[in-house]
Amino acid sequence: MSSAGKILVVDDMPVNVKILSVKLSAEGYEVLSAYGGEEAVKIAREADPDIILLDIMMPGMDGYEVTRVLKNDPKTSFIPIVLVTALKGVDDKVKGLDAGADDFLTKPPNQTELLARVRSLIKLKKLQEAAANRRPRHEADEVGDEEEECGTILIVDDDVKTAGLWSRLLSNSYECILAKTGEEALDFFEQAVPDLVLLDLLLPDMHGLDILKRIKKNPELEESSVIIVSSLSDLETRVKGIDLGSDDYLVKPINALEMHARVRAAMRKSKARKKLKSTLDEVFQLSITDPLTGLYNRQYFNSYIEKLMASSKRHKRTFSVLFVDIDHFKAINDKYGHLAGDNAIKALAEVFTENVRLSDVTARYGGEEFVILLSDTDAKGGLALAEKLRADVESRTIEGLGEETMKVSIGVSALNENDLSPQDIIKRADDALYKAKEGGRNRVEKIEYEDAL
Ligand code: GH3
Ligand code: MG
Ligand code: MG
Repeated sequence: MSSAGKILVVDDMPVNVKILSVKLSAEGYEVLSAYGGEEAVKIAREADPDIILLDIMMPGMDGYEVTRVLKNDPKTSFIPIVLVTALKGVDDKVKGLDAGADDFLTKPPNQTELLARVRSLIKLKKLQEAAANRRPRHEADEVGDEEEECGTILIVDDDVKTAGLWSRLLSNSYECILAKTGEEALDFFEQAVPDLVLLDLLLPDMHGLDILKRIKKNPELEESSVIIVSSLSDLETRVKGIDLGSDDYLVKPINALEMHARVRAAMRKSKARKKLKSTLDEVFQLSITDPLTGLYNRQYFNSYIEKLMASSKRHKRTFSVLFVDIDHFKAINDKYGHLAGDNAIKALAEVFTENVRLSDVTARYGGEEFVILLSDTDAKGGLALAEKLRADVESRTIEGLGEETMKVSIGVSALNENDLSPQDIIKRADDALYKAKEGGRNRVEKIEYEDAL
């Protein structure tokens, strides 16, 4: 059975645990419980919950201590911690957030708001895990070394006095920029990406929630943290804000110390998300690249040619395909060794990179076989480039091959309006390559649609 997520509820009062458990189970969550700090740490390590709802005041190890221990352990540092407590003092909140807690709710938590925060934090945790699992292993996992006390904050508030106050408060550690209207905020986003946005909701020209939506829909901005700072305190707006992706929701007036702590916590989140994104970008890049040459791999070629064919047909344009295969490469390997062979393959990739437009796609199709997709290029243009490549390869001295030069055969074809799938055009290029090999190698051949019939 799959659940919406696994939640660990920690409180020294069994009745409190019970109340939360019942509510959360009803929403489809799997609920684990602990009645003290030590037990909480033990279960967190063993069961890897998706989120922990943690009481602060407990005999023995208290909630702050639990937070510190779990956040400093790389195995548990991803687990979001929400402190749920009767303590209302600002100092308590500051202490909790500084220990590394991700969020703070006062007892008894309102159910709708609790669920909204749980949803948003579980989402972040799952993303972080996915990235960590796929991260290339060359990089040690650094935990907790992010600098929280730096970054850019955009303060969006039409009340100049409030905005100025926050700016003065925060500008010791952060670069603060002010926007008095929604329009000014959007203008700022055109030019820069802030780490954090402090967002007022009632603005003269637009609603803050609309700005929030635009931030979260914009791939450039979506990792930025947002703290809504509003005088609107109704539950519906609060839940909507959290569900739309704001990291926090503060109701004015706000104590300066608390603001500092909330800002630090939000900065942590935006930095975690940015790191995650660059990891995912890296993982994606690796998944489409051939490691030896740095060219695209065959999978990428296959998906790219589908798209190129569809868009070329739609816009009544053409493209051509070059299949390149090294001549007698087995003999080169046998004579000079596999390393020299690898070196020759890399040299060939360089020839491609130097001669092929950036907008075109070159991929390693198999061992010593390459394919090049030339957009907006007909068979004649493809043939001309193929001949240039062939001559360039032949003219180069390659380390490890002594006096001998490498040679390639190339087959060319171009899109015809009657082609139904990429396979049709690939097949002609492949047949043309075969023809070039048959014709004596170190040559270029093309097969047009009509010739293939
Ligand atoms: P032809 O002119 O007909 O293409 O002959 P060929 O010897 O190039 O073709 P064949 O397909 O018989 O052999 C290809 C050789 O390429 C065999 C394989 O060992 C070598 N090869 C494939 N991938 C690599 C690689 O990554 N590195 C090295 N060094 N050799 C490779
Ligand atoms: Mg070959
Ligand atoms: Mg071959």
